[in-house]
Amino acid sequence: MTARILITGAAGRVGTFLRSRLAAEGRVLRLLDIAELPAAAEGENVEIVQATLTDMATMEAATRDVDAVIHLGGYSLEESWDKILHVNIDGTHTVLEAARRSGVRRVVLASSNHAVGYVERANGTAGDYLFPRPDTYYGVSKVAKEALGSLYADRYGMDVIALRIGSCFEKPLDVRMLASWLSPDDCARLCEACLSVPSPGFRVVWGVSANKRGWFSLDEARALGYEPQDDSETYAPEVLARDGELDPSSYAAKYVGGAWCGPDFDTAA
Ligand code: 15L
Repeated sequence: MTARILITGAAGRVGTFLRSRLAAEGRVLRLLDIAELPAAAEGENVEIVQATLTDMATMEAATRDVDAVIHLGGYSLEESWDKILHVNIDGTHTVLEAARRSGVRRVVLASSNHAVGYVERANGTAGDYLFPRPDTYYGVSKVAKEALGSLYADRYGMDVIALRIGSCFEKPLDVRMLASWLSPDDCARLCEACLSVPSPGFRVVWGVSANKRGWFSLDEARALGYEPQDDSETYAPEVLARDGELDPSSYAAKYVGGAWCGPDFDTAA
C-alpha cells in the first residue's frame, strides 16, 4: 500500500471525496490546497498544507518524502486564458517537476472528459486514448496536463496516469451524467488501482462508473485493476422523472463535453 500520498486541490469536491476514502492504516495523506482545509479530525492521519501549487519551492517541500502525488488542483471549470495558463498548465508543470526533483515515482493526474469534449457520440463508444478535441480553455489545459504527464513518464521514467474524469459527484445531477457519472467510491477505487498497479508507465484512462447508460471505454481503466461497483441507473428514475430523456439534437446528446460544446458556453476572455 502506498504509504504517503500528496493530494493537491484537496479542499475541492473530488479531494474531499478522497480524503476519507483513501484513509488507511499506516498511510499518511498530505493535503494541499490554496483554500482552507478542515483540520485533522481525531485519529485522522493527515498533514495539512495551505499553499499554492504554482510555487516551485513550496511544491518541492510538499512532494518531499511522498510515494505518490494525486494532482487534482487547479480551476475545475472554464476560466480566462491567463488563469488557466498560470494555474492549470504552469501549475501542472510545477507539480510534475517538483515531484521529479523530490524523487516521487508516481503521479495520478486529474484530466477530464473536456480534453476530448468535441468527440461525437455518433462515433460509438468513446475509446481509450482518443485524440484531443478540447471544448474550452479548461479542456486545453487538460490536454496539456496529459502531454506533460507523457513527457515526464517517457523522459524521466516516472509512472503517470491521467484520468479523463466524467462527472464526479455524489450522484448524477442530470441526464448526461447518467452516462458520465463517476461515483465518489469508484473514484477512490480507481485511484487505489492507479497507486498499486505495477509499472504502468504513461496511461490515459476514463474515470467513470459502470453505468448502464455509459458510452465510455473502461478497458484501459480495468487493465489497471479498477473494478467499478456503482451504476448511475440507481438514480435514473428520479433524474428522468424530473428532466425527461435527452433531446437528441442537444449538445449533451451529441458530444462528450455536453453543453460545454455549445455556443452559449462562454470561454471567458
Ligand atoms: C469537469 O471537468 C468539471 O470539473 C466538473 O465540474 C463537471 O462539469 C464535469 O467536468 C462534467 O463534464 O460533468
